[in-house]
Amino acid sequence: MAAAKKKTAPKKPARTTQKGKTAIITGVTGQDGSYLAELLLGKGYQVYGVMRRVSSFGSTGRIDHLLDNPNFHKVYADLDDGPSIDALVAKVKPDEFYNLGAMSHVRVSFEVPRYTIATNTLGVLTALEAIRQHSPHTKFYQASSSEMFGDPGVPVPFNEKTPMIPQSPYGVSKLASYHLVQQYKNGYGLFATTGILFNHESPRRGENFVTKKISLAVARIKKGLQDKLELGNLDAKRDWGWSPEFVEAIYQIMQHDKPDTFVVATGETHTIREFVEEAFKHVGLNWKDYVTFHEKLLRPNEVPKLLGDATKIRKTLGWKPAKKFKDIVREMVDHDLQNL
Ligand code: NAP
Ligand code: G4F
Repeated sequence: MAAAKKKTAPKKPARTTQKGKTAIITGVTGQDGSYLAELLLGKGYQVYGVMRRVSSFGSTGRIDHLLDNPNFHKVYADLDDGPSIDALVAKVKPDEFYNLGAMSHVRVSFEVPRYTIATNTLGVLTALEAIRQHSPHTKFYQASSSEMFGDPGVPVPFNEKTPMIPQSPYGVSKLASYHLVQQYKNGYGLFATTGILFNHESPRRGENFVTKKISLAVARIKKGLQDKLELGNLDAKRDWGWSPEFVEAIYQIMQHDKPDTFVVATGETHTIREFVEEAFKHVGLNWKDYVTFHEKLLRPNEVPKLLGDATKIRKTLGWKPAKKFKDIVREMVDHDLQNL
């Protein structure tokens, strides 16, 4: 007698398309977002890159080379416009949502504190709530920051257990959203995960951050297009890494088998002065002949020293940085020399 045919359960519609997983990236026009979009496209993802709809076209300089890629989908939404994020999540129901969009400049956050909280905290709440309501299977990554540590009154290096006493509206906004992520993970069971990233740079760094301001000025001075470089506090110390490597860490955090918190850092710290000195030295100039101080560039509060301990991510996910401080400085200066 022929064996009875086994009944097979009807197939569930696949969340993952044949072309690969789907991901939403907010902040895709920024430094990290552009590298992350490249990384995910390279892995076969359908990438929904969120751009803000404003009256002007907005800047797409970092992602122009991706706009014709059939797997890259330019979508309009804004973290300050809740319904736009809600509708996007409801429509795409992505496998992964990378929240890199932010008002990301620390000094500016002192000038626009309310706006900073609206984008960096309420915007995160909006995204988490959209996922909870419409797409609870979506994994969520929040771009947390070493600025959250502020000046905690304990010796460096800082790790996942170090107390956090932020020193800026930006730091407060990121710390509040960090706690929201924990709440949505523990309270609602979402895969809500986060990396506490220390400063990371690249030729795509925004021009109002100190490293890019320095590399651009050095290139212009070398070419006779600029005389002086005006800076604020040269004594602050930062743990500077390389953005493409840090974006790889973000990806690995999202692929981990559980949502968790990871410090991402190089474990080396340098003063702004050392960055300046190295950049000028690279083109054969003495920084002291060109750099001037202006107090308008000081901040009401400063984070004096950042140095991260990335032991957890190295041991758990095998991530470690390769690019060294001097190479970061030189590559940024060389890029600006070639692309002025
Ligand atoms: P970035 O270059 O300044 O990019 C910020 C991005 O956020 C831009 O694409 C910007 O879009 C977008 N954005 C701003 N307001 C928005 C809003 N209301 N809705 C949607 N998008 C908005 O920043 P980044 O250096 O790549 O950093 C990425 C993320 O990591 C940020 O959240 C930052 O706070 C965080 N972080 C950065 C570092 C670092 O050292 N780079 C370290 C720790 C954490 P527009 O092009 O329209 O302005
Ligand atoms: O390059 P910065 O503006 O970066 P900051 O404040 O450390 O923040 C960056 O890193 C954070 C992670 O720790 C991110 F969350 C954040 O989004 C951003 O990417 O300033 C670095 C240091 C500060 O101590 C500042 O006081 O450089 C000092 N500085 C001195 N002169 C200056 C200047 N900073 C800027 N932007 N411009 C100056 O002329």
